[in-house]
Amino acid sequence: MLIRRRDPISGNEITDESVYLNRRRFVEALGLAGLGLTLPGALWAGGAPRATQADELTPLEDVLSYNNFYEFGTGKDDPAKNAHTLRTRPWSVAVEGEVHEPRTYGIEDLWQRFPPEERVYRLRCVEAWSMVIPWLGFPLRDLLSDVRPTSQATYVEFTTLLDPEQMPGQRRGILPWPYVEGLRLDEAMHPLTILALGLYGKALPNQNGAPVRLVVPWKYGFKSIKSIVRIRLVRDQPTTTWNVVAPREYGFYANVNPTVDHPRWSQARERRIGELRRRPTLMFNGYADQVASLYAGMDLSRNY
Ligand SMILES: Nc1nc2c(c(=O)[nH]1)N[C@H]1C(S)=C(S)[C@@H](COP(=O)(O)O)O[C@H]1N2
Ligand SMILES: [Mo]
Repeated sequence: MLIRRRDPISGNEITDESVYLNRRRFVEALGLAGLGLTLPGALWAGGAPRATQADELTPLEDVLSYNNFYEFGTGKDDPAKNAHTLRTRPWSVAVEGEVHEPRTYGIEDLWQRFPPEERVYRLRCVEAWSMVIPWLGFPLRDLLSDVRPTSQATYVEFTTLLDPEQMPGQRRGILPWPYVEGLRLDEAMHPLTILALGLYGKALPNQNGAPVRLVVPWKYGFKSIKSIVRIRLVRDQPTTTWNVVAPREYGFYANVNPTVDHPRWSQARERRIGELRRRPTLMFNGYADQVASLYAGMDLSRNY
Protein backbone atom coordinates (compact mmCIF):
# COMPACT_ATOMS: atom_id res chain seq x y z
CA MET A 1 0.00 0.00 0.00
CA LEU A 2 1.21 3.47 -0.78
CA ILE A 3 1.43 5.88 2.09
CA ARG A 4 1.01 9.42 0.88
CA ARG A 5 2.85 12.03 2.78
CA ARG A 6 0.78 14.96 3.87
CA ASP A 7 1.44 18.23 2.21
CA PRO A 8 2.28 20.58 5.09
CA ILE A 9 0.59 23.49 3.35
CA SER A 10 -2.77 22.14 2.30
CA GLY A 11 -3.12 18.96 4.33
CA ASN A 12 -5.80 20.19 6.66
CA GLU A 13 -9.35 18.85 6.29
CA ILE A 14 -11.02 21.97 7.61
CA THR A 15 -9.17 24.18 5.17
CA ASP A 16 -9.79 21.82 2.29
CA GLU A 17 -13.50 21.86 3.04
CA SER A 18 -13.70 25.65 3.08
CA VAL A 19 -11.68 25.90 -0.12
CA TYR A 20 -14.06 23.44 -1.72
CA LEU A 21 -17.08 25.49 -0.64
CA ASN A 22 -15.48 28.64 -1.98
CA ARG A 23 -14.76 26.95 -5.25
CA ARG A 24 -18.35 25.87 -5.60
CA ARG A 25 -19.66 29.31 -4.83
CA PHE A 26 -17.30 30.80 -7.38
CA VAL A 27 -18.23 28.33 -10.08
CA GLU A 28 -21.86 29.23 -9.43
CA ALA A 29 -21.03 32.90 -9.61
CA LEU A 30 -19.51 32.38 -13.02
CA GLY A 31 -22.58 30.51 -14.18
CA LEU A 32 -20.42 27.54 -15.05
CA ALA A 33 -21.80 25.04 -12.53
CA GLY A 34 -24.34 23.72 -15.00
CA LEU A 35 -21.64 23.09 -17.57
CA GLY A 36 -19.86 20.74 -15.17
CA LEU A 37 -16.64 22.72 -15.33
CA THR A 38 -14.33 22.51 -12.37
CA LEU A 39 -12.85 25.72 -11.10
CA PRO A 40 -9.23 25.15 -12.08
CA GLY A 41 -10.34 24.25 -15.58
CA ALA A 42 -12.48 27.34 -15.85
CA LEU A 43 -9.71 29.56 -14.57
CA TRP A 44 -6.88 28.11 -16.55
CA ALA A 45 -8.90 28.47 -19.71
CA GLY A 46 -8.74 32.20 -18.99
CA GLY A 47 -11.14 34.87 -20.08
CA ALA A 48 -14.31 34.06 -18.20
CA PRO A 49 -13.38 35.32 -14.74
CA ARG A 50 -12.41 38.73 -15.98
CA ALA A 51 -15.53 39.15 -18.02
CA THR A 52 -17.70 38.60 -14.96
CA GLN A 53 -15.68 40.57 -12.43
CA ALA A 54 -16.04 44.31 -12.43
CA ASP A 55 -12.62 45.87 -12.04
CA GLU A 56 -13.37 49.35 -10.85
CA LEU A 57 -10.36 51.45 -10.01
CA THR A 58 -9.58 51.70 -6.31
CA PRO A 59 -10.09 55.33 -5.25
CA LEU A 60 -6.85 57.31 -5.23
CA GLU A 61 -7.29 58.21 -1.56
CA ASP A 62 -7.18 54.49 -0.65
CA VAL A 63 -4.19 53.86 -2.92
CA LEU A 64 -2.39 56.66 -1.05
CA SER A 65 -3.37 55.79 2.51
CA TYR A 66 -3.50 51.98 2.76
CA ASN A 67 0.04 50.76 2.15
CA ASN A 68 2.64 48.18 3.03
CA PHE A 69 6.08 49.78 3.13
CA TYR A 70 7.83 48.59 6.28
CA GLU A 71 10.70 51.04 5.81
CA PHE A 72 8.15 53.60 7.06
CA GLY A 73 6.35 51.54 9.69
CA THR A 74 4.21 48.42 9.83
CA GLY A 75 0.78 50.11 10.10
CA LYS A 76 -1.22 50.55 6.90
CA ASP A 77 -1.38 54.32 7.48
CA ASP A 78 2.29 54.70 8.49
CA PRO A 79 3.77 55.10 4.96
CA ALA A 80 1.41 57.99 4.15
CA LYS A 81 2.44 59.71 7.39
CA ASN A 82 6.17 58.96 7.31
CA ALA A 83 7.38 58.54 3.72
CA HIS A 84 7.88 62.27 3.17
CA THR A 85 11.45 61.82 4.49
CA LEU A 86 12.39 59.82 1.38
CA ARG A 87 14.36 61.92 -1.13
CA THR A 88 13.68 60.68 -4.63
CA ARG A 89 15.93 63.16 -6.52
CA PRO A 90 18.66 62.56 -7.39
CA TRP A 91 18.08 58.82 -7.78
CA SER A 92 19.73 56.15 -9.81
CA VAL A 93 19.25 52.47 -10.48
CA ALA A 94 22.29 50.26 -11.14
CA VAL A 95 21.67 47.34 -13.49
CA GLU A 96 24.53 44.87 -13.18
CA GLY A 97 25.69 41.29 -12.70
CA GLU A 98 25.37 38.77 -15.53
CA VAL A 99 25.00 41.37 -18.28
CA HIS A 100 27.23 42.45 -21.15
CA GLU A 101 26.66 46.17 -20.62
CA PRO A 102 26.13 47.09 -16.97
CA ARG A 103 24.63 50.56 -16.63
CA THR A 104 23.42 53.00 -14.08
CA TYR A 105 20.30 54.91 -15.06
CA GLY A 106 19.36 58.21 -13.50
CA ILE A 107 15.64 58.44 -12.78
CA GLU A 108 15.24 61.08 -15.52
CA ASP A 109 16.96 58.71 -17.99
CA LEU A 110 14.40 56.07 -17.17
CA TRP A 111 11.49 58.43 -17.90
CA GLN A 112 13.07 59.49 -21.19
CA ARG A 113 14.37 56.19 -22.48
CA PHE A 114 11.33 54.18 -21.44
CA PRO A 115 8.30 56.50 -21.57
CA PRO A 116 5.73 54.82 -19.31
CA GLU A 117 2.23 53.88 -20.41
CA GLU A 118 -0.88 53.41 -18.32
CA ARG A 119 -1.59 49.82 -17.30
CA VAL A 120 -4.47 48.95 -15.01
CA TYR A 121 -3.36 46.02 -12.85
CA ARG A 122 -4.78 44.33 -9.80
CA LEU A 123 -2.44 44.19 -6.80
CA ARG A 124 -3.31 41.35 -4.43
CA CYS A 125 -1.64 41.31 -1.03
CA VAL A 126 -0.83 38.04 0.72
CA GLU A 127 -2.98 39.47 3.55
CA ALA A 128 -6.08 38.90 1.38
CA TRP A 129 -6.89 42.45 0.37
CA SER A 130 -6.55 43.83 -3.13
CA MET A 131 -6.65 47.02 -5.16
CA VAL A 132 -6.99 47.97 -8.82
CA ILE A 133 -4.47 50.63 -9.77
CA PRO A 134 -3.78 52.53 -13.00
CA TRP A 135 0.02 52.31 -13.05
CA LEU A 136 2.35 54.27 -15.29
CA GLY A 137 5.03 51.82 -16.24
CA PHE A 138 7.16 50.18 -18.89
CA PRO A 139 8.05 46.52 -19.42
CA LEU A 140 11.03 45.50 -17.32
CA ARG A 141 12.23 43.48 -20.30
CA ASP A 142 12.95 46.70 -22.22
CA LEU A 143 15.48 47.65 -19.56
CA LEU A 144 16.94 44.13 -19.32
CA SER A 145 17.35 43.92 -23.09
CA ASP A 146 19.21 47.22 -22.96
CA VAL A 147 21.98 45.74 -20.77
CA ARG A 148 22.05 42.40 -22.63
CA PRO A 149 21.89 39.51 -20.16
CA THR A 150 24.64 36.89 -20.50
CA SER A 151 23.78 33.25 -21.11
CA GLN A 152 24.46 32.67 -17.39
CA ALA A 153 21.69 35.02 -16.21
CA THR A 154 18.90 32.92 -14.68
CA TYR A 155 17.35 35.13 -11.99
CA VAL A 156 16.95 38.83 -11.30
CA GLU A 157 17.50 40.32 -7.86
CA PHE A 158 16.01 43.71 -6.89
CA THR A 159 17.14 45.81 -3.94
CA THR A 160 15.47 48.76 -2.18
CA LEU A 161 17.39 51.78 -0.93
CA LEU A 162 19.20 51.27 2.38
CA ASP A 163 19.27 54.53 4.32
CA PRO A 164 18.00 54.57 7.91
CA GLU A 165 18.18 58.38 7.88
CA GLN A 166 15.51 58.56 5.21
CA MET A 167 13.73 55.32 6.10
CA PRO A 168 13.03 55.31 9.84
CA GLY A 169 11.74 51.70 9.79
CA GLN A 170 15.28 50.60 8.95
CA ARG A 171 16.43 51.75 12.40
CA ARG A 172 14.42 48.84 13.79
CA GLY A 173 15.06 45.18 13.16
CA ILE A 174 11.57 44.32 11.89
CA LEU A 175 13.09 42.94 8.67
CA PRO A 176 16.68 42.33 7.56
CA TRP A 177 17.45 45.46 5.51
CA PRO A 178 17.60 46.32 2.71
CA TYR A 179 14.44 44.75 1.32
CA VAL A 180 15.31 42.33 -1.50
CA GLU A 181 13.10 40.56 -4.03
CA GLY A 182 13.71 38.25 -6.94
CA LEU A 183 12.21 36.77 -10.07
CA ARG A 184 13.21 34.03 -12.44
CA LEU A 185 14.53 35.59 -15.67
CA ASP A 186 11.53 34.41 -17.72
CA GLU A 187 9.15 35.98 -15.17
CA ALA A 188 11.15 39.20 -15.30
CA MET A 189 11.02 39.17 -19.13
CA HIS A 190 7.26 38.55 -19.23
CA PRO A 191 5.45 41.47 -20.87
CA LEU A 192 3.10 41.88 -17.88
CA THR A 193 6.05 42.63 -15.56
CA ILE A 194 6.61 46.36 -15.36
CA LEU A 195 8.73 48.92 -13.64
CA ALA A 196 6.29 51.56 -12.49
CA LEU A 197 7.25 55.23 -12.38
CA GLY A 198 3.80 56.55 -11.56
CA LEU A 199 0.15 55.92 -10.85
CA TYR A 200 -3.09 57.76 -11.59
CA GLY A 201 -1.26 59.78 -14.25
CA LYS A 202 1.45 61.21 -11.98
CA ALA A 203 4.90 60.30 -10.68
CA LEU A 204 4.77 57.71 -7.88
CA PRO A 205 3.91 59.04 -4.44
CA ASN A 206 6.59 58.14 -1.89
CA GLN A 207 4.37 55.71 0.01
CA ASN A 208 3.79 53.69 -3.18
CA GLY A 209 7.49 53.17 -3.84
CA ALA A 210 8.85 56.32 -5.47
CA PRO A 211 10.60 56.89 -7.69
CA VAL A 212 10.59 53.41 -9.27
CA ARG A 213 9.09 50.09 -8.21
CA LEU A 214 8.33 46.69 -9.61
CA VAL A 215 4.76 45.50 -10.36
CA VAL A 216 4.23 41.79 -11.03
CA PRO A 217 0.46 41.49 -11.21
CA TRP A 218 0.10 37.70 -10.89
CA LYS A 219 2.15 37.53 -7.69
CA TYR A 220 1.38 38.57 -4.13
CA GLY A 221 2.10 42.23 -3.42
CA PHE A 222 5.30 41.61 -1.50
CA LYS A 223 7.07 40.69 -4.76
CA SER A 224 6.38 44.23 -6.03
CA ILE A 225 9.42 45.82 -4.40
CA LYS A 226 9.48 49.59 -3.92
CA SER A 227 12.10 52.34 -4.23
CA ILE A 228 14.57 50.21 -6.19
CA VAL A 229 18.26 51.17 -6.38
CA ARG A 230 19.76 47.99 -7.83
CA ILE A 231 18.77 45.30 -10.31
CA ARG A 232 21.23 42.45 -10.54
CA LEU A 233 21.12 39.52 -12.94
CA VAL A 234 22.41 36.40 -11.24
CA ARG A 235 22.95 32.68 -11.76
CA ASP A 236 21.34 31.40 -8.57
CA GLN A 237 17.97 31.99 -6.96
CA PRO A 238 18.31 35.17 -4.88
CA THR A 239 17.78 35.20 -1.14
CA THR A 240 14.66 37.34 -0.76
CA THR A 241 13.51 39.19 2.33
CA TRP A 242 10.18 37.50 3.11
CA ASN A 243 11.46 34.09 2.09
CA VAL A 244 14.27 34.45 4.64
CA VAL A 245 12.04 35.82 7.40
CA ALA A 246 9.31 33.15 7.14
CA PRO A 247 10.00 30.54 4.46
CA ARG A 248 6.91 28.49 5.28
CA GLU A 249 4.64 31.49 4.85
CA TYR A 250 6.24 33.37 1.97
CA GLY A 251 7.77 31.32 -0.80
CA PHE A 252 10.09 32.54 -3.51
CA TYR A 253 7.41 32.23 -6.20
CA ALA A 254 4.48 33.80 -4.33
CA ASN A 255 2.06 33.30 -7.20
CA VAL A 256 -1.49 34.33 -6.32
CA ASN A 257 -3.21 30.97 -5.93
CA PRO A 258 -6.61 30.50 -4.31
CA THR A 259 -5.99 26.75 -3.90
CA VAL A 260 -2.79 27.07 -1.86
CA ASP A 261 -3.52 28.60 1.51
CA HIS A 262 -1.17 30.63 3.62
CA PRO A 263 -0.40 28.46 6.69
CA ARG A 264 -2.44 30.81 8.89
CA TRP A 265 -5.35 31.73 6.61
CA SER A 266 -7.21 30.86 3.43
CA GLN A 267 -6.21 32.48 0.15
CA ALA A 268 -9.49 31.57 -1.54
CA ARG A 269 -11.04 35.01 -1.18
CA GLU A 270 -10.01 38.62 -0.87
CA ARG A 271 -11.42 41.98 0.10
CA ARG A 272 -11.12 44.64 -2.57
CA ILE A 273 -10.29 47.85 -0.70
CA GLY A 274 -13.42 50.02 -0.73
CA GLU A 275 -15.79 47.04 -0.89
CA LEU A 276 -17.47 45.19 1.95
CA ARG A 277 -18.12 41.76 0.52
CA ARG A 278 -15.21 39.51 -0.11
CA ARG A 279 -14.74 38.15 -3.61
CA PRO A 280 -13.12 34.97 -4.85
CA THR A 281 -9.41 35.19 -5.55
CA LEU A 282 -8.58 34.24 -9.12
CA MET A 283 -5.79 31.89 -10.16
CA PHE A 284 -2.68 33.98 -10.84
CA ASN A 285 -4.78 37.00 -9.82
CA GLY A 286 -6.79 36.63 -13.05
CA TYR A 287 -3.78 36.59 -15.39
CA ALA A 288 -3.66 32.79 -15.79
CA ASP A 289 -4.18 32.77 -19.54
CA GLN A 290 -1.04 34.88 -19.90
CA VAL A 291 1.27 33.41 -17.27
CA ALA A 292 0.23 29.83 -16.41
CA SER A 293 2.62 28.41 -19.01
CA LEU A 294 5.58 29.79 -17.03
CA TYR A 295 4.84 27.16 -14.38
CA ALA A 296 3.98 24.16 -16.53
CA GLY A 297 5.04 21.00 -14.74
CA MET A 298 5.74 22.75 -11.42
CA ASP A 299 3.97 21.66 -8.24
CA LEU A 300 2.59 24.99 -7.06
CA SER A 301 1.73 23.68 -3.61
CA ARG A 302 5.46 23.13 -3.08
CA ASN A 303 6.70 26.09 -5.11
CA TYR A 304 4.31 28.54 -3.40
N1 LIG B 1 10.72 48.01 -0.13
C1 LIG B 1 9.52 47.50 0.12
N2 LIG B 1 8.72 47.13 -0.91
C2 LIG B 1 7.49 46.62 -0.67
C3 LIG B 1 7.02 46.43 0.66
C4 LIG B 1 7.88 46.85 1.73
O1 LIG B 1 7.55 46.73 2.94
N3 LIG B 1 9.11 47.39 1.41
N4 LIG B 1 5.77 45.87 0.88
C5 LIG B 1 5.25 45.00 -0.21
C6 LIG B 1 3.87 44.59 0.00
S1 LIG B 1 3.61 43.39 1.18
C7 LIG B 1 2.82 45.05 -0.76
S2 LIG B 1 1.26 44.40 -0.60
C8 LIG B 1 3.02 46.15 -1.74
C9 LIG B 1 2.05 47.28 -1.44
O2 LIG B 1 2.11 48.29 -2.43
P1 LIG B 1 1.20 49.61 -2.29
O3 LIG B 1 1.44 50.16 -0.91
O4 LIG B 1 1.63 50.54 -3.36
O5 LIG B 1 -0.22 49.16 -2.43
O6 LIG B 1 4.35 46.66 -1.72
C10 LIG B 1 5.37 45.68 -1.58
N5 LIG B 1 6.68 46.28 -1.75
MO1 LIG C 1 1.52 42.49 0.78
